[in-house]
Amino acid sequence: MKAIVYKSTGSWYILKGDDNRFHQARLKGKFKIDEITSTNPIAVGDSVEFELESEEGERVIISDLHPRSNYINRISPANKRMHHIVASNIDQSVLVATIKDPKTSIGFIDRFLVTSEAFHIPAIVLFNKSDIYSEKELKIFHERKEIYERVGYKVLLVSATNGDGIEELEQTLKNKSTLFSGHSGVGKSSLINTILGDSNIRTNEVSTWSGKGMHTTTFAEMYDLPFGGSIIDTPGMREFAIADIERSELSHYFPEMRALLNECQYNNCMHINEPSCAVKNAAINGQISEERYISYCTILDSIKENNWD
Ligand SMILES: Nc1nc2c(ncn2[C@@H]2O[C@H](COP(=O)(O)OP(=O)(O)O)[C@@H](O)[C@H]2O)c(=O)[nH]1
Ligand SMILES: [Mg+2]
Ligand SMILES: [Zn+2]
Repeated sequence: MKAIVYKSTGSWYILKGDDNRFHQARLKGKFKIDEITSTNPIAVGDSVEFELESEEGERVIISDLHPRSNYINRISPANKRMHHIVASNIDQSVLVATIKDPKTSIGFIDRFLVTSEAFHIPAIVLFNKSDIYSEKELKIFHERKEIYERVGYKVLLVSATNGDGIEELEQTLKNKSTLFSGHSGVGKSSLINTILGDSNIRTNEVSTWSGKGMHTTTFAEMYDLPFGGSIIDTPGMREFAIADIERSELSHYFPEMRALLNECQYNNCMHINEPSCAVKNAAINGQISEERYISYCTILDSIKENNWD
């Protein structure tokens, strides 16, 4: 039978089967791992086949993995040469950011957007905690909104606390599988609670869940939405797999730069010191925002460092 992975701790999984029931699952002993650079063979969002292990059917064995339409990686905290698949089969990703308590930097937002572009996953920038923004912070929000909308990203302003903007967010999430990421403390779990309300369709209802007492927040987890679609909540992630991106391809993941690449004099232009560089000229004349160009330079530098060690 077919199922979707809703939660994974590395050794145990929670699946929702085509029978609409949740099952606690483990991997078949001889499960073939072909992604040897990944620390986890099965990730949240995966579509799998399973077999019953016990009569009641609550415990099952994952016997096969269906091909993924996409996935998001991060560098394994334990081993920098290995990757951890955060989630798969995603329609879009929402970066939950805040202007205050805590502050999300433009650099962090841009790294997230570059990663989403590299994985071909449409990205949305959401600012939460609007209820605590003063005039000053609202002004900063509008500046950011301008920067990202110009590039083509959707930008939302919401409050999990007072419900402002939640309706528009729900419209954006409807019937899609959405990855939520962002720093710890920005309100990912609060937003999900606000959206789920009393619908109570949580995966951790599985009674025999052996992960009780574990730090479940260190694992991604998927929730069904009452109006169709699903959300994947992720633990605070600092490191996306930027190191996987070649220096020469980085500008392809800035949509406003991508549009200008043919106009640079050199086709291997890095957009730093080269003569007749359309990207740098656009940054100078304001067509490309200064903040985005600085992020480009900063990320480019970090890739160089990664390749040296
Ligand atoms: N004022 C305000 N506080 C919020 C809002 N959303 C979340 N918080 C608070 O921010 C803290 C972190 O929220 P949490 O959902 O755990 O963040 P997560 O780490 O991203 O999942 C908690 O104390 C929440 O009550 C909001 O919209 N407004
Ligand atoms: Mg959380
Ligand atoms: Zn150039």
